[in-house]
Amino acid sequence: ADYDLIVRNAKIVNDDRQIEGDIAVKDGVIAAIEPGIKGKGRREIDAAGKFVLPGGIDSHAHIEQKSGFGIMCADDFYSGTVSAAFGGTTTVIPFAAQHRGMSLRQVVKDYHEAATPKAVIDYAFHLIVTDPTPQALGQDLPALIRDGYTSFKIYMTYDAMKVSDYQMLDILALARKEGALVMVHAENHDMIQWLAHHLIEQGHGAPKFHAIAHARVAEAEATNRAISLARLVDAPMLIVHVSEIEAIETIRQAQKKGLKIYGETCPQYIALTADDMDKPGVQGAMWCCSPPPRDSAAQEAVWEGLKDGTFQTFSSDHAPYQFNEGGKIPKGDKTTFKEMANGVPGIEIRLPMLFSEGVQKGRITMQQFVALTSTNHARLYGLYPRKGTIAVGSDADLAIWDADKDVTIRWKDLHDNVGYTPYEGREIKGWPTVVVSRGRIVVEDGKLNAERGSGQFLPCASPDSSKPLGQAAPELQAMSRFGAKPLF
Ligand code: DUC
Ligand code: ZN
Ligand code: ZN
Ligand code: ZN
Repeated sequence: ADYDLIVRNAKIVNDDRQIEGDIAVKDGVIAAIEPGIKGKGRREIDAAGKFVLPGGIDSHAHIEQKSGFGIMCADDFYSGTVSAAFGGTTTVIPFAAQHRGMSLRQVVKDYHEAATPKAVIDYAFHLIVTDPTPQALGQDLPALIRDGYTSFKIYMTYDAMKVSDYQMLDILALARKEGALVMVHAENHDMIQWLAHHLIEQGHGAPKFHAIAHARVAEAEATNRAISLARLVDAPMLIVHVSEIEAIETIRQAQKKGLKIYGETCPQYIALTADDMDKPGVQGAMWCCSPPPRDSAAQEAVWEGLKDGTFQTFSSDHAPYQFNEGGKIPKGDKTTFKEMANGVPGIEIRLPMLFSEGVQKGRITMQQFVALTSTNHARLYGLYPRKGTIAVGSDADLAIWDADKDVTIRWKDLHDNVGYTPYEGREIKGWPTVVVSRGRIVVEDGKLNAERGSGQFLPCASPDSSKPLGQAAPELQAMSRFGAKPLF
């Protein structure tokens, strides 16, 4: 055969256009794209009537990670990546999470040891930085950035994770200098703590109070503060899991000023509301994540942000916990909202949910869908053009998409290890039928065909998204005028 694989008669969708033709694959890479490719493939697939998309890239997922409270995720690198693949995702960027006192070098080593034997699709890592010691800032982070870990997440809340504004400036200045993109969990810690304290004191520990404690203004304030910190030192920044109206507007205004501020949102903010947590006993914990889902007005604002480009990425924020003691509800029935594990699963439904609610309902175009689920992730995190596009020379990562397939979401049909889905019973339209990772058919007709450990680690380049504008706050620019040594 001339090629390993040929996908024929495809409606090939990239973030900028759609064309018809065949895709030929050799040695894991796309070798040709044209109508009626002459040669023969060892395997041929007729994609007539289907879309062929770049495989999804999920740049926000928690896999085999311990939460701030020490609760282990339900998915390891096998179940997590298998579940991703069944939903059309061929690259994940989970977190290598530092807990305080740990060396970042050791953290990265540990996550590689976990992922290498298990992942079935390709992966990179973001770092979670909770302990920006002189060793971390001076040695470990610069070296890790050069080794391909070019993005890190920091938290403005959670006692065990949060960094101070001062530490954020240290991290932002370092990222600016070394070429990494900083991702921020933006919620005002003290507002949440204060509200939670008073709610718990009154005996209101039920899950629905989680959405009260995590008030909208806590997200709005922290988003504005994070962007202000980024402005001071002229460092780009991405705000993750954005849920509410004012934060979206703040990000939009920053972008209008020409600042390199990026935004991410997730399935839970288009498909859930705070009312989902209003269930008897602790049942509502199944829908608990941070920031919490809000209301239908916030959902509309999230759609506006997806439509007008305020959001670059639509990620799952897959944070899988089983609904049992030691998992989602550490103390069983007695668990208060403060103790529940934070996060919902969504790695498998991410593309289908956005396709069904977005493309099928005319809210976003096919091109926007591809940008939001794949291309922009590759660009933002230094994986483009190897990933995120169907182009000659790119990895053959493809999702063959049946737009007419009716699916009722049932946890028993998903492939994660969580035991429930917050979207049980939802009817959606569109699902991938064949998923290809570096030319290997990893999913076909509901069956997995991938070896444990066949996914590869992807070192990320220092992305353009992380390059500073070259205009720090005027006071920093003026320092040298007064004889002070410039900070950068
Ligand atoms: N932040 C996340 O990114 N995921 C789950 C919970 C959280 O606070
Ligand atoms: Zn977060
Ligand atoms: Zn009190
Ligand atoms: Zn997350």
